[in-house]
Amino acid sequence: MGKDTEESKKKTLNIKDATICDATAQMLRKAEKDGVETAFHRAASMKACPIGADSACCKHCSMGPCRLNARDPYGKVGVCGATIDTIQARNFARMVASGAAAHTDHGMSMLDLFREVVSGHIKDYSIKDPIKLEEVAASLDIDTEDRDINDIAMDLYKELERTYTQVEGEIPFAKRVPKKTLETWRKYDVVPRGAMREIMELMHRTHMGVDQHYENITHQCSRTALSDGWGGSMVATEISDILFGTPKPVQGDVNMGCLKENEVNIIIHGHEPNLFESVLASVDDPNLIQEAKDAGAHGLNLVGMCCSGAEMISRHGVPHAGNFMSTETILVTGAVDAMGVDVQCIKQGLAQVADCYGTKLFTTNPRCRIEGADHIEFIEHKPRECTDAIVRAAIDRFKNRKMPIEIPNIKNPGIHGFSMEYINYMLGGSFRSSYKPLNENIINGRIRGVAGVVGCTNPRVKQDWVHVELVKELIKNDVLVVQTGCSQIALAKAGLYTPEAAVMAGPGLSEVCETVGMPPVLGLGSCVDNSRILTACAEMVRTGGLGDSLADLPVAGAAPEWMSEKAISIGQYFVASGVFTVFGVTYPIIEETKFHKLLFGGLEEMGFGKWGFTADPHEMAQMMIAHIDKKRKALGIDRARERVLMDMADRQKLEAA
Ligand code: SF4
Ligand code: MSK
Repeated sequence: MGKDTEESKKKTLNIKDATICDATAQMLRKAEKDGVETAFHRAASMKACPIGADSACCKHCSMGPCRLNARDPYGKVGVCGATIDTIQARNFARMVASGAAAHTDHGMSMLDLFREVVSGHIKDYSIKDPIKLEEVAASLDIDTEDRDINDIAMDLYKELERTYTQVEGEIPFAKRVPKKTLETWRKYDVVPRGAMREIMELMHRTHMGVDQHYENITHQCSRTALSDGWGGSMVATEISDILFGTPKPVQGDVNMGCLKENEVNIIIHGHEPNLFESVLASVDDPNLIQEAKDAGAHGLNLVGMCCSGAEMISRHGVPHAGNFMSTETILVTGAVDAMGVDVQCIKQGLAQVADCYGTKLFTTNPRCRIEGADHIEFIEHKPRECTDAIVRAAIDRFKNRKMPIEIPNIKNPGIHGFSMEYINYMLGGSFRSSYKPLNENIINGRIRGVAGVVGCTNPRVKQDWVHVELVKELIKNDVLVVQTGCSQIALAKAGLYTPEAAVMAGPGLSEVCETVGMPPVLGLGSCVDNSRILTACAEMVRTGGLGDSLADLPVAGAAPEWMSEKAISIGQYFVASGVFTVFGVTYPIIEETKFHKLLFGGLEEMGFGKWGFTADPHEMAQMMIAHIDKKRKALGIDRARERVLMDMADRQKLEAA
């Protein structure tokens, strides 16, 4: 087939249907003018494989690959005899294993760094939050009374190392799990031992000819995913807080307007905060600032993207330029002088777009190299060697800018940085810092429930639209929304991160927001920081009045535009923890199969949570609200809410009179 014919078969991208992010749309139009291709264009011209989307194929051995029929899933089996349920469960399990491996490897890197800091081998970082260190240590029954901070830190390191390496027993943070939830886990033998062991066993079990019962595979999926949520991810969050500071509300700008034409623009994109923290030190270095000025720039402008960006805006208010689907399009501005990346969600396509606009793209982590990108290894014992080099390369590119620059003039201010600790303080006040006010507001019905809306953006759906519609619908119905990752950035771009956005919430939630001065949507950080949601849920149970297990809480979760295997691991650890979790875009399992029934209902009957799916944000909101109401009813607090709403309506009537 001639090239022309192939080209003509490509579907063109309809930018209006691709995104609600005006800055991204503007850059997509420019990219097309410049003849540059992005993931949006590739998604438009390449349909997703329907067999893979249904998870109806297996390539676990060379007797296959075997392809079953999604329309008649029990009509045939693989060459080895594997049924559709085995094939789907194994495919799903490998997504969980990969996602959990990503988070736990990230967490382990943070723990390695912590050990080297505590033992004095690394001097560029230090313990920034000793109070959090003591709190985490105490939560694991480590003695903190009258002890040297370094001794506590070393004991904490040794304890947390078990999260990864332990071969028998329960992971350390199992101590944070409410008793009744832990009993369910023990009953089904899904309490994680160490993450390495769980991931290894899951990979073994999904090898050809090993575990061929979808229920048994699902148990190991849960155990592995829990070793991520209550293990690797939780360690990543807690250690990052100890080393870099626990987030407190901070003002931060989001969107491409954070780039500055007259400054050297440096973007850091990825997931591990240590790289970003060191670049932050580099851009504050007076010598490097002078070098930038000598090159004709007004200064150095550091901007984040994706999850490490979400973590940095939450911790330091560093501006954030956009989420996952905007990482290529931002290069189209021509204004990015250097982009440094570490791990996860780094599109290979960045290399080509960077090349088109003369942006210097650097990989920094030995786990992630990209053909066409320069590699400067980030070594924690001498981090500035890498980050200063990135800054200098950016200055050099600034001096030699050849491209016309076009920066979308859009910037959305907001408040970020709501850690579990700060929510405690914010609602309880400094003298009675506790979750009691939150629980009371849920019990009296001002807050109907809490929803975690998290996860990626995906070019198979209109960027940000599903996130924004879903969250608006939830807050309108008095559901408090907590967020992480790319979803947090989507809502910040939509203007929901200001206290003024409380007017978009229902009467009960807006009353709480106005009293406390908080936005109706709270950003908690990056994808590993979903562990903050688990900790907050455990605290709600511990505080009392909302049941004995996580499954009793009027809470729900969603990843409306998910794309990564990490999202599947996150979904599975929320479900295994007892939370109803709804995914959008697509779900990689054929409906009405036994495996599907187990994930979407059977697990709940056993005391866990369950999965849900719909691509429609309004339906998703209704599913989550219905679940929250079901839990309220079971707790006997549904009547309180009716009264509160009546009171509010009455008051409004009085005010109008
Ligand atoms: Fe086919 Fe079974 Fe091999 Fe999978 S493991 S490819 S179903 S023969
Ligand atoms: S970066 S995993 S696209 S949230 Fe964590 Fe965003 Fe999803 Fe990557």
